[in-house]
Amino acid sequence: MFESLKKKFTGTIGKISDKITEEEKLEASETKSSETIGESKNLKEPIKEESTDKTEEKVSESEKETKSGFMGFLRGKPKTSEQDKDNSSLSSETESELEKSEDVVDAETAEATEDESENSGIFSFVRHKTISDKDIDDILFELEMALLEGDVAMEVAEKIIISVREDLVGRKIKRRNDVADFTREALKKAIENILDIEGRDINGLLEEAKKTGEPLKIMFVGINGTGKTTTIAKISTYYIEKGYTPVIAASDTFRAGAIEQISHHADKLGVKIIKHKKGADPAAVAFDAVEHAKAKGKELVLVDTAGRMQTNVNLMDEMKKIKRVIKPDLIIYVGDALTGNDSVEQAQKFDDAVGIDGIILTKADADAKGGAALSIGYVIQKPILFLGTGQSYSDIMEFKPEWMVEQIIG
Ligand SMILES: Nc1nc2c(ncn2[C@@H]2O[C@H](COP(=O)(O)OP(=O)(O)OP(=O)(O)O)[C@@H](O)[C@H]2O)c(=O)[nH]1
Ligand SMILES: [Mg+2]
Repeated sequence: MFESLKKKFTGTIGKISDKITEEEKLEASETKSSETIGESKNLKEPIKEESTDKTEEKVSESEKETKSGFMGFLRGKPKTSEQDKDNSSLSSETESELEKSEDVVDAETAEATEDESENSGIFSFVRHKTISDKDIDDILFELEMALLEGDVAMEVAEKIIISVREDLVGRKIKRRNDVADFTREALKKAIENILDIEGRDINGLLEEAKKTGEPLKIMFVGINGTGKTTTIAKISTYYIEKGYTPVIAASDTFRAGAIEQISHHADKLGVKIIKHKKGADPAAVAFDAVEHAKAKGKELVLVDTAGRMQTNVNLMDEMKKIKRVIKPDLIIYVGDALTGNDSVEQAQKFDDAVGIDGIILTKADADAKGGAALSIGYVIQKPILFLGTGQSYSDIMEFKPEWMVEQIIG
């Protein structure tokens, strides 16, 4: 599930980490070679001036990581016999200044020096690096394109990129793993915010229904073949196991074979089904199911409806009528995860027409992209309640944002 989305995010973590580390290595080796040239021209002065300058700048402008990096580099660089000779020719004043400057750096990086051995040499540069826009621009652009290709809605992809950029730019790197850790944190936070959508809690509502004796009425809507009927069978199974008694309304009186299909599921599950003949008024079927639940003290009415394209005015009107007649507590849009952005757009149309309270995304088991799962809730600002994860009655799971984050970031 969502493997391709996971690849994109974890790939980004690796790319940002590699890029910053590589750049710093380059910078470090450039500084190293120019330093060597300086030494050959004048053995004493450049070292003295350089080290004193760096100390002052470090004290006054601790933000400028490359400066302190210079001292880090000096410290981390293995000494050669040549350098030993050079150093021995430094005046005692220079030596003490050099020591002083190292002390300043040491104090400032006390935290980072815990893992000194790992941070020696090249990584003494990296640990003073502050992440800039330039470091991550290309990679975030690449991520945005990859997300769009992976059926992530445009506004969601943009929001993720903005959030990650805001989080990363200006962060100071002190340890080798900081870049990867910061990027992972930034992505996690961005995705958590995308998935954090308030909604109504079916479990709470069912508790309430049990107490009041008023059944919870749920109507399932969506375009053709997304999995509404199968989902109703799964939801029945799920709540029977939790101790509730559902009633199914066979309100798809439109499609040939629809009543037989849902009757078959209901019989297998031992669930009461209320049905009329094909072509009957679906609102009347739903009404009868609600009456039955009330009369028999059943807590849950599940209304199956015909699949309809959002562009079919008559069928959309018919759906509005069912809503008017039974006043469902929840209208759930059932979308096919595999249809990506289309299912997001369709959800929006159904929301405009009848007002959706939540979403069930089916066929998540076959969905490597994960674009719809990541985007749909944010775009219509309604929570995903369940994911369909296969063709058996038990292949359904409550959707938890933390679970999704774990799936795609790890
Ligand atoms: N792999 C997989 N298949 C699913 C899932 N949910 C439904 N299906 C399959 O999708 C197909 C259509 O399911 P239905 O439940 O008939 O869909 P529907 O929305 O009721 O269809 P209409 O009534 O024609 O609009 C069936 O073959 C189901 O087995 C799921 O979560 N995973
Ligand atoms: Mg159906």
